[in-house]
Amino acid sequence: MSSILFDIKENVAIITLNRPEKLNAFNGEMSLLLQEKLDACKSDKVRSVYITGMGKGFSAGQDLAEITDAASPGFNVILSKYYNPIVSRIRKLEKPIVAAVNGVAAGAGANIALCCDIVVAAQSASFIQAFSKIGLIPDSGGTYTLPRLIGWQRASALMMLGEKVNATDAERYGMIYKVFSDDEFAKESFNIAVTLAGMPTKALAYTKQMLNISLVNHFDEQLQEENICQQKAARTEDHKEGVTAFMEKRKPLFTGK
Ligand code: T3D
Repeated sequence: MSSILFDIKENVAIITLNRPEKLNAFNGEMSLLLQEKLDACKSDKVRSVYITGMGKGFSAGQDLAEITDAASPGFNVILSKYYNPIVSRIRKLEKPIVAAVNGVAAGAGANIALCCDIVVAAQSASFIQAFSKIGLIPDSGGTYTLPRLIGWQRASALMMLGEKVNATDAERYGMIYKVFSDDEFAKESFNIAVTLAGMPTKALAYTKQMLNISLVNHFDEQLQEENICQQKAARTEDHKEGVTAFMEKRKPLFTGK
């Protein structure tokens, strides 16, 4: 059985981390496969992406057995060839990505989830910056993403103490968008991905691009970028359809073009 499952339903690419006996901890093969599947999401058939975990966890981060193995490729390779290309692909993919955190998300598993566009969690899920417990620093973009999501002080405390944050607190901190009851989680989280897949895909891609650059731009630069990007959005078929449907008092039918 592959460590990453991939399927497309209702224009949603469903990516399932699939090493449940290891809480979906990442080994090298799984990291490369995830990159491959994120690349497959560039297809026009895909208009949103849904990432979740098989079994009781989302992902426990790096497979610790792999780094203690004599054949381990070493930290430089693990970051530059495995994790950094994953989070970079997530941020650059011109489609919205939902992380549906079904259970514990630790270490790189947490930070991969947190860099997705919309992060939702089951009530029983939790988030742990587990790195300090094993003498490492938060990676996979965590030192960039987490303080921007929840503020410097909380990020600093969570990264240093390595404490577990339950889903309710994660929502309260602004780390994630929403928590669903365990019973409703699969249906409600997938509904978000289906909703996104029916929306104006290009406008969502431009929105994502604007959010990415807002993290480094000054206000005036951002206003200029919005101007340029809005002109691109205004040339899409979905923009015309949205306005026409509004005027005709009907539901718009967006095609992603
Ligand atoms: O080069 C580099 O490596 C740098 C990159 C680093 C990226 C990172 O992600 S570093 C952080 C690595 N992750 C961790 O340190 C987390 C380790 N895991 C845990 O602390 C706990 O498992 C959890 C808090 C996540 C969950 O606890 P719990 O009690 O719900 O489950 P468990 O019993 O600990 O784990 C269940 C099984 O999964 C267990 O296997 P067993 O005993 O039933 O055969 C456990 O060994 C396995 N497992 C959990 N996490 C990992 C793992 N196996 C390998 N690697 C793991 N990370």
